[in-house]
Amino acid sequence: MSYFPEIPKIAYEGPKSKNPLSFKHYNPEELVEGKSMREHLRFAAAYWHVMRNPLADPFGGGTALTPWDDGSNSVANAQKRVRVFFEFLEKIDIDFYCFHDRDVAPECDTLAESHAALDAVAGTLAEEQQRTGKKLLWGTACLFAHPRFAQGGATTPSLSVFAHAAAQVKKAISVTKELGGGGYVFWGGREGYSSLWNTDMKHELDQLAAFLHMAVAWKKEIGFTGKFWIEPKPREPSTHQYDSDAAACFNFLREYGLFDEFELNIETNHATLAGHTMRHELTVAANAGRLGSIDANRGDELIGWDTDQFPTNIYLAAEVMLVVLGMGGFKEGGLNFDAKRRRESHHPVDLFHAHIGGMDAFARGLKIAAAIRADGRIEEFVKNRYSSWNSDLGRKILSGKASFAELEKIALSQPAPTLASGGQEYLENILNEFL
Ligand code: XUL
Ligand code: CO
Repeated sequence: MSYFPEIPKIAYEGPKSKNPLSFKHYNPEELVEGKSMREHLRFAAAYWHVMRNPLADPFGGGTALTPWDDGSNSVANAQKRVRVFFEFLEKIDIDFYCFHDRDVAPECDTLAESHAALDAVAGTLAEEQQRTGKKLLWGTACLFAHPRFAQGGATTPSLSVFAHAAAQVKKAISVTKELGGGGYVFWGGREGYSSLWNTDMKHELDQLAAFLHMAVAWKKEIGFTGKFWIEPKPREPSTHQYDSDAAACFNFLREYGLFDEFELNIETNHATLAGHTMRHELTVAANAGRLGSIDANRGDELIGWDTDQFPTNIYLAAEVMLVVLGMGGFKEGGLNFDAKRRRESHHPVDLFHAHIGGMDAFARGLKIAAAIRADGRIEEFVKNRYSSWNSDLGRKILSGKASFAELEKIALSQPAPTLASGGQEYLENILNEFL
């Protein structure tokens, strides 16, 4: 039984191909810097967008055609979707996937029934992983869709909602472990507030920290060896989200003694909503040795919300891959397409066009980043820019052994300083040589 009977397995045909159902640049076994593209990029598909996004917007209902779905909330329907999804993964040649508990399995009347439904669907996920060799990149719990979470999950004022959230996360971590997930993501969709008139911010942050400490304890208790990743986002759905950007996350983690237990999952459209570039957020995370994984998508310059578009911008993909190569590649993480088709692209074939575009863009980004590194001019320029620090005085300052008084003596005795050019345009021109 095939759910995408008209779609062949997508294969690499090279840049001259006019076949829309082929890769023009993603050639999985091609070596870049001595490693295959497949190993570098570690693509993942997002279950919630591929299988569960009806393509609705605030002005109209869903348009997505899902002929395999009977529209029911049954476990059988959820298990059928899993089979459809794995056929999709096989045909698109994506090795990993990510899910929320409530996208793969139905939310039932009681928590106990929801747990049982998740176990039943996890069984089908395990079977399909076994059959296809596909792997779980990360799992997570949905603490934002159900009305009980309207005022937060870990940061809710209600202790009983907090307990429910804890139970849900406990279960989702266990299922992620059973399915061999590389990581577990905490995205705080409603961990924030809309007004300080009704919010005790300090209390909510204390709650969040207590919640995450218990998650760490559970991880250790069950021996889950994957990573914990926090996914920063400044707003939407909350007006102010606590995990607003990479720096805010690190500050919180350090303040509450959680820094060693968490890395970050950085998402492009969240970075831009925070008023940063993706490269900024990736660099902050990588500098802390804590860039775990990436949610690859993009926003729209004309729209101020999280449009979650497929990443087709080659310039951006090259910047992302420069950071990834610079940190020595992904370990447990990868590039998860947390991206949805436009509402107008409602046919199943559009799922393939969308992922092919993202994969080809990142294949080019990878090759461009590798070429820039091999060329070395940009790196050399930046290194030279700081060369005055390669001196006894520079080393003394950076090791904390210099004083203002000493520097004042030097500044008074030396001629007026001169500066070399920052060379931004020169460097941008070099980048364009490789695009
Ligand atoms: C929402 C978002 C989530 C997380 C997982 O903006 O990115 O889908 O990736 O909860
Ligand atoms: Co995301």
